[in-house]
Amino acid sequence: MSRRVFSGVQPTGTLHIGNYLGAIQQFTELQQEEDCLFCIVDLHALTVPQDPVVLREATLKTAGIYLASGIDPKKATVFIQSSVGAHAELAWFLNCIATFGELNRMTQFKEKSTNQETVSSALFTYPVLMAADILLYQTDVVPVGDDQKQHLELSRDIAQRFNHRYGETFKVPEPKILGVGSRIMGLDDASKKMSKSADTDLNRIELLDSPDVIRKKIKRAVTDSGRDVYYDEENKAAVSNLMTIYSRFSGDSLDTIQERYAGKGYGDFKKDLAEVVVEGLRPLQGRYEELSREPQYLLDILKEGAEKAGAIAEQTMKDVKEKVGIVRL
Ligand code: ATP
Ligand code: LTN
Repeated sequence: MSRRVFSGVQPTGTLHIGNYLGAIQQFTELQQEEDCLFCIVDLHALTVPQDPVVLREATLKTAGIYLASGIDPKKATVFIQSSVGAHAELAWFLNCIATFGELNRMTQFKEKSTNQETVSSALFTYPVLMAADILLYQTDVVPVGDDQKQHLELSRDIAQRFNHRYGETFKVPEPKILGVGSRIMGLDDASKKMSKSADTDLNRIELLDSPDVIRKKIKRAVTDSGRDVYYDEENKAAVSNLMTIYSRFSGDSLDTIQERYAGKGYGDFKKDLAEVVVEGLRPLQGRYEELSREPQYLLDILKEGAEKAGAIAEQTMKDVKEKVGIVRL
């Protein structure tokens, strides 16, 4: 029996190679064997202020990138979070289970709320909506980047607590976190993850960046002291990150890369890395271009996805309401 897989990506900014290597590439592998749902989590994006026009565009762009990356709507269900009302509805029930104390321990909330003038209450309860996304579909496996580990742990705790209080209702999901490349670091600062919300776009290579922009960004990427290309996360964090990117796009092992650049400097390595990334992204960019010529196709896929996901969600909501004591009319 195939397992149920669920994951989500926020439609904020353009996806970068960290999202691709940390998350989306796994999605395309998982869809071959498993029963997958891939979601564009627009309600999560709203936890910080968004321009409505930009949000709508970014939602469709993210869906386009999903498909261009090789997610096949015949194999996986692709949909927008807000198109299935049960996400927000279940989040309420789970907010009544999650505690203030455990949400207060979420490191991502601390990072995202520091130095902000105002912080929405939704940013605080964000992980509960994420738990709702996952639990709604009786998910077995959640493929995510390393930064989501703590949120996944919370989803499991919430599921177990609900089950304990009301009787078996939710499957307790397992995280699936990639080893190499599960955390791609910023090109401008290798001590922080590559991020859509970093201040400068020199931080990241976006999946739709042109070859010239990719070359420029890699040329300007920070390196470490010394001039040798070798893997040492502690003392050579920046170069190790670039080697990881090289390895993931080319399929070459870190050892092979190390041997290839022995005695050569950062310059040669970076030049080749740029070409590896340009070539690695070329098929995806070509498919994205094709998709943008038929916007209705994308909307049809998303509509169909919402119907499929909605049917599963409805079953869970029925059970949840019954268990907690909601009157059925
Ligand atoms: P932001 O940095 O603005 O919070 P994000 O880049 O983390 O956004 P999300 O939409 O929150 O983007 O993440 C989508 C998926 O990509 C998640 O599974 C996340 O773990 C993964 N991911 C995000 N950044 C990285 C990264 N630098 N390396 C590996 N995986 C990542
Ligand atoms: N919080 C995640 C995005 C996300 C997600 C999910 C991932 C929202 N709901 C459910 C997996 C499963 C993030 O910021 N990367």
